[in-house]
Amino acid sequence: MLQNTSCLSNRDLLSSPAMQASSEVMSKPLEVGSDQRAIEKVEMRTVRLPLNEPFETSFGSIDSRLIFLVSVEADGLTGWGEVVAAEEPRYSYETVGTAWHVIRDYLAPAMLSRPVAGLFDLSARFASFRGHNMAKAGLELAYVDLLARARKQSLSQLIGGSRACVPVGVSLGIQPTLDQLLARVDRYLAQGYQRIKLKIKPGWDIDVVGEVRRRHPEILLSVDANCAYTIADEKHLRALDDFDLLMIEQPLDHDDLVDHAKLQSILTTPICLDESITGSARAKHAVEMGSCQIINVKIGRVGGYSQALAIHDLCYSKGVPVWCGGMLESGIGRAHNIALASLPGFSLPGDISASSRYFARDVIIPEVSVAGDGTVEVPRGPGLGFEVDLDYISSNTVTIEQIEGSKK
Ligand code: OSB
Ligand code: MG
Repeated sequence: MLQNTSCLSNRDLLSSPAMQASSEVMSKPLEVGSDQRAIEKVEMRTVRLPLNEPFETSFGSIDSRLIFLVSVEADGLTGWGEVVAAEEPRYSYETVGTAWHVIRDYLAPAMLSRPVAGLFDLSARFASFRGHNMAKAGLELAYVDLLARARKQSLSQLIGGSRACVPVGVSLGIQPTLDQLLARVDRYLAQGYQRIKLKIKPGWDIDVVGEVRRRHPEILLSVDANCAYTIADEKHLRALDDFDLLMIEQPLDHDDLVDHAKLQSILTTPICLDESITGSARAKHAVEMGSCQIINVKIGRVGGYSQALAIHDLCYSKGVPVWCGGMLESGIGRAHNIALASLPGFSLPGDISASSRYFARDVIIPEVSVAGDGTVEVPRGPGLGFEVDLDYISSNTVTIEQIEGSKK
């Protein structure tokens, strides 16, 4: 399965000196000036994609996704990224609307102001604006795709990926009935998914998880509470220790590392943090404080490749398992997730499901498919490794805006 573990030569362009110093997986000195690329245009658009079935979490239910795509152009090439923000500020404070504003008025102008000398140059410019990680990530993704295409490399190759295929799981929303949940568990296991994750909330937790575990004693099973509990629920949550879960994801508040550390000291089940990990500094604090034993890395939530790679390197050096989370992305965001998950530290199955698990039709050709052994192949073609279906994107576009650099 290992493709090429020494394929690290491009990490110099993608990393900061600080990340290199703390990393076992990078070896080349930083050469920020080696790739000067003048970005000519940034395009933002939203595309409405209906979901095959509603997706319900502890913070609400949605039945379609307003996908936010960004593309950047330079030297006749186009790079594609996705802003994973939702329409409402529930999973995080960002929304499609805030990200649109921040990219149009701050990030795109910073990117267009002078040639970009590498990912570190770009992320350093963005760092002068506080927060808005998903907006920043959208542009970083598009830039990294552009860089990969210019070098005729796949995203995975460019960032130093080592896997030819990645193990994947499926995240199952809260269902109207237990029977409907059990039917979905059976369906996705039959398709080969290597891990089942159940969304939980108070009133849809111990009994439901217990029943799934009773029927499937051997599977990799995890739960995700999306912040639905408090430390006062400690005894209640301890009941989950009976089910041999791979992890419990984000049981407590999004910005509370202290109570997560308390809870982790009480539970035998590993805690995995999602919402709490907003960048590499938070990841370091969480690991040092014992707030979690596993980290879910989402490129959008942490602010792009620069931070995602730093978290990967940190956790890899400390032996903390990471896995790639999902945000019900279109194929464009999903292609980036597949590349990220090909890094050596991504040892647990990701929330990277087949396109057909979410949408009747995806925005890339071919769609993402999951093999019978529960893996997704890492594409080897340049950039995303998928064709962007511009016709389908155009026919579903809701809003579009282009920002051009001032030609000097
Ligand atoms: O908490 O991991 C989460 C989807 C939207 C927002 C947050 C989360 C999720 C998922 C779905 O769990 C993951 C996926 O399949 O994309
Ligand atoms: Mg989660």
